[in-house]
Amino acid sequence: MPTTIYFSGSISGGRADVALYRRIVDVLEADGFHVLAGSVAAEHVSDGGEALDPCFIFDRDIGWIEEADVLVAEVSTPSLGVGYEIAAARYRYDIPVICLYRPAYTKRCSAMISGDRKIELIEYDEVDTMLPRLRESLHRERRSRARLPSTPA
Ligand code: 6IA
Repeated sequence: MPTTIYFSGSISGGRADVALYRRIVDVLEADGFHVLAGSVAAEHVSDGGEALDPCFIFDRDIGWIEEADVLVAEVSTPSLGVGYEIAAARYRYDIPVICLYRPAYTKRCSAMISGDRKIELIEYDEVDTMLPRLRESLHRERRSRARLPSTPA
């Protein structure tokens, strides 16, 4: 079974990084991961979001987080929705969270992310140097899950 990743990135918070989100998702899919990203990495979706009912979007995205083995969030563009999804992954579904952050981009990464010892924070300047680190973390994560006994149904 491939690892399922929920990829979280800003929509209403601003779409300046959409090409970066697309690149990350493409690399992870090419590496064999199953990535649930909805419209986050879709270049045609502006900061107005998808033309869908908000309740539908909420239920779908929370359902996808429930399905995922790990949540990866690009947090350089601050976003309420991304913060909410990270908290849901951490406290409702108890799945690992990896955050990607470019220090030069905003004044600082929120302490609610950088201060959470259970979140792996990957700081980077260049996407080309970040991607191998992200892939290594995800492969390490997969190996540690493979060692866990499976939970009874
Ligand atoms: O607060 P943000 O919109 O930046 O939150 C972005 C995060 O929440 C992403 O990871 C998405 O998965 C999710 N999300 C929030 N809003 C939307 C959306 N349209 N479409 C898809 N995903 C979303 C919202 C606007 C629409 C109700 C008119």
